[in-house]
Amino acid sequence: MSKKLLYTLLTILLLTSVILVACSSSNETETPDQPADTTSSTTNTSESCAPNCTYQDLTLCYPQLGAESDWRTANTASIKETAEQLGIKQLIFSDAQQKQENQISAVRACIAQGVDVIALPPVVEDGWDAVLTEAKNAGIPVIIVDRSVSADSSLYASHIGSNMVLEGERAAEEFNKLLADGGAILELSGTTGSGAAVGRADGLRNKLNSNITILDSQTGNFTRAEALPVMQAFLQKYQPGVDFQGVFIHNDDMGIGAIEALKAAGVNPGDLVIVSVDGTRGGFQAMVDGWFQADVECNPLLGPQVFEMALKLMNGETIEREVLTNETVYYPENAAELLPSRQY
Ligand code: GZL
Repeated sequence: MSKKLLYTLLTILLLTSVILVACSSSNETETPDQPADTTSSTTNTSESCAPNCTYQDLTLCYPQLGAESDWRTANTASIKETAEQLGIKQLIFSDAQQKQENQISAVRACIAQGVDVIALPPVVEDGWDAVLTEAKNAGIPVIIVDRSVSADSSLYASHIGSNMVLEGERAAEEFNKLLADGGAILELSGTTGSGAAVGRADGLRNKLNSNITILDSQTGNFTRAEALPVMQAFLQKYQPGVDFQGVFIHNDDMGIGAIEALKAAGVNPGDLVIVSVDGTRGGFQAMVDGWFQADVECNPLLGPQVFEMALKLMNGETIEREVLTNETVYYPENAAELLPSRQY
């Protein structure tokens, strides 16, 4: 090979190397910027938006306990519809099928994802300390929604829901009126260990007149399907109208199951004093039909309050430690008139 050709080839090789080095150094420039931009945009978004965060900045975790009742269906709808209306960044929703271990797993997944707020509707009162501590240590505020927890209140930001003890006391006052001469009642209670069942049972016992006894109490787990056999078993043991004159039922779904059992046994539910809780369309229909003598309100439409509080938490605003819904008692006298306008 001539010297001239060798020099030409070496020159081309040298120029090519220089060009390649220049290109790679410009990519490296982009690369260092790349992580910095990504890191800053992800890391700083939640921190930088306070105290002016909007709903569009909010990622909220809602590990729903289940779909056991019309009340729960309405509660889920309220959360999802409100999230849609407000245009929040992301709603992470899950259904635990009434199993606490599923709810705890869902909360842990939300902690790992680094959500802004967790809104937890606890299936039962106990067993939350560990996962609430994990959320607190991760700097993620928790709002307890609907039922209460026994965990120390320092482990969560607030509770939004109903006064379940008052609901039970209101039911007792109905029995005191309708069984003024005394008698005996059965109790069909909600999920064992749930704040709703514990509170309603306590409230009933707080205010029931001493001339009214509670003959028996069994759980129907807040479902129509599980309440029916419980009522059937009661009817095997006790004679309606003789051994008991009334039934306190912790939610409308179980009340409808109990009515099915009574009618199948040839018992007219209207001959008994049946008081239920929730105030769903099914409960209103049962009052129209003459089966329920009163229905104590328990409002599931908590979506607006939950998201309003979540945004306040994102912006570091002061919030109330407990927000209880104002509720009433509904009666057959105006059930037909109100039924068409019921929202759940
Ligand atoms: C009460 C709620 C209860 C309802 C039931 O706030 O937790 O759970 O009364 C529902 O209908 O299943």
